[in-house]
Amino acid sequence: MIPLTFSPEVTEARRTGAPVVALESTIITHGMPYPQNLQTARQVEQTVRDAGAVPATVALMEGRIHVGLDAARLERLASAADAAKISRADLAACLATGRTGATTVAATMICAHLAGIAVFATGGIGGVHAGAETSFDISADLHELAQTPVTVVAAGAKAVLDLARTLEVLETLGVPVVGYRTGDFPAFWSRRSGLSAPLRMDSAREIAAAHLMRARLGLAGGQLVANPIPPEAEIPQDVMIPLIARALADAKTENIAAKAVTPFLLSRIFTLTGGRSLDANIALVLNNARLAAEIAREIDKARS
Ligand code: PSU
Repeated sequence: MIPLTFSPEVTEARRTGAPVVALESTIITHGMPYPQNLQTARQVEQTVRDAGAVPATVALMEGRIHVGLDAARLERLASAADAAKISRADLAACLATGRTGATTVAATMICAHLAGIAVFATGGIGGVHAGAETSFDISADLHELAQTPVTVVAAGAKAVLDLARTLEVLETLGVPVVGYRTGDFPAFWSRRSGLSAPLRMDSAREIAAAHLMRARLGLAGGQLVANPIPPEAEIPQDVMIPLIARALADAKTENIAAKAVTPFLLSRIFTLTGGRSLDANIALVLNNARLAAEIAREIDKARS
């Protein structure tokens, strides 16, 4: 038996057939400082509800995949100092040993699919890190998008990454990358990266239709919906580029590697922007939650 535990809210949604949106937990434990992480997690859940769907924040606790966290669990996770960052490789081991685990994009996609959830909202996916030609540091999120049929709504990939190479790998893996109301691939804190989004769609209905069409065609994998940060919240690329370069140089000097790279860069950029990057990150996650709820509702409508 798959060790799945659903929150009362998600159980009810499953019973009535209401649309559900999965949410990840690494952004809570490794992406934002306490207590903004907890406040944001609550706000993201409420945004999904306000947009007519049910939120299911995913985390691993007591040897079970929790799909939807009650208030006490969410609080415990947000303040946990020792939660592991879990991807495809360590998901089973974390469950088998009963450790507390926060799920990345890759692990959340797996859990969402096991729970029958088609849509998932996050901030930005992982991708090809700068210098990957020697470090081989490419996020497992990319391969997951190629094999697990979940539509992921993100503000592109985190702009600390090599975005051009991230798009190349996604293309090679056959992952549809859909710019939402944009022809430009967004750069997380900034609306534009200057790179073309391979596909463009202007409505949640079209994205839902493409999700269902892939299933009908028997195509493995999901879709990446790249939703630019709202204009009033963005930090333009010309401001971000030198700060990202500084953060990358610091990571090199301090020999940061593997899973520690992304959390290190996010926290360094938080300091370098005087906290502005966190406000932008919160705004883009809420924006993604809203769009994900709309897509989940459209998938539901088209199925019934
Ligand atoms: N989105 C955010 N902040 C984050 C993440 C996403 O706004 O911290 C997390 C996701 O869980 C994603 C992970 O899977 O960062 C990527 O980590 P890595 O580059 O080590 O694969």
